[in-house]
Amino acid sequence: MTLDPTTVARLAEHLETCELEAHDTVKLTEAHPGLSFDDAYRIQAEIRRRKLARGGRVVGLKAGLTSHAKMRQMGVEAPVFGFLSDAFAVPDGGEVKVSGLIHPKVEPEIALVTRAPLRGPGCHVAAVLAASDLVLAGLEVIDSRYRDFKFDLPSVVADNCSSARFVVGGRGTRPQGLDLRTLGVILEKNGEIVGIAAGAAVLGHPAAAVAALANHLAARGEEVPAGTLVLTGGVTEAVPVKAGDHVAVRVQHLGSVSLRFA
Ligand code: OOG
Ligand code: MG
Repeated sequence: MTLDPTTVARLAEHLETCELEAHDTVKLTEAHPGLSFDDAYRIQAEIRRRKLARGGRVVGLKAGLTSHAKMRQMGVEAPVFGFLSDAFAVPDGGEVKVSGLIHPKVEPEIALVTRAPLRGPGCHVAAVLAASDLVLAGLEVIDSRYRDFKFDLPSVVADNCSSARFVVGGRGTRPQGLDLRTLGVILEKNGEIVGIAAGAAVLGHPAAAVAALANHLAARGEEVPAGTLVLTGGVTEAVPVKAGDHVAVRVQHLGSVSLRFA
């Protein structure tokens, strides 16, 4: 199904309003059961255009549903891609107000920053490593705009893959000397360990998520530009948070990042 531009604009406005006003909605596929991936990415692009038109900036890209833990948790089986806006960025150790969110969850992430552009098709792990300057610990706050956090792939793509807030660590390390597959990752909530994994949980290698992103963009005639921060996807299941919670992610060799929820 191909939606007409007016419908794409209307659905984008609806989803972005849910994001900005922190209220939930039914999945797009309830009213548009045949929603295609192409249309879903057109809706996401329209949300991005709306933010840019108001003076917002795109400060990074993300891959999601890249680990079996996440795919199993959400009942879907393919990665998705979204963008990070400047309004989502939180400083390390900073505070996130839950009143601005619907039903937030946190997930530990491994982030890469590119030095050179990455162009698919055929982008692979080695090309990503050769083109990356930094690897950082990350913590993403996701907040699906869909009721009860339940969705299908086209609906979540249109909703910019549940993007809401994110923080990356201040201690970047060059990825060349590290084996990103065996990097240990711990997620802590209120001092208790609530998730444990290694980098290989993400598509076998976190750089594979960046390669998949480059190949996805190539199908649209786009690339991952030089200097792009990429969140490679939740390494463990996402964990719900509420006001008063403190969350930390510790990644072997990369230090830690934390957030408080108020
Ligand atoms: C979709 C967004 C996924 C990740 O890292 O897997 C995502 C969701 O689970 O709501 O950001
Ligand atoms: Mg994520």
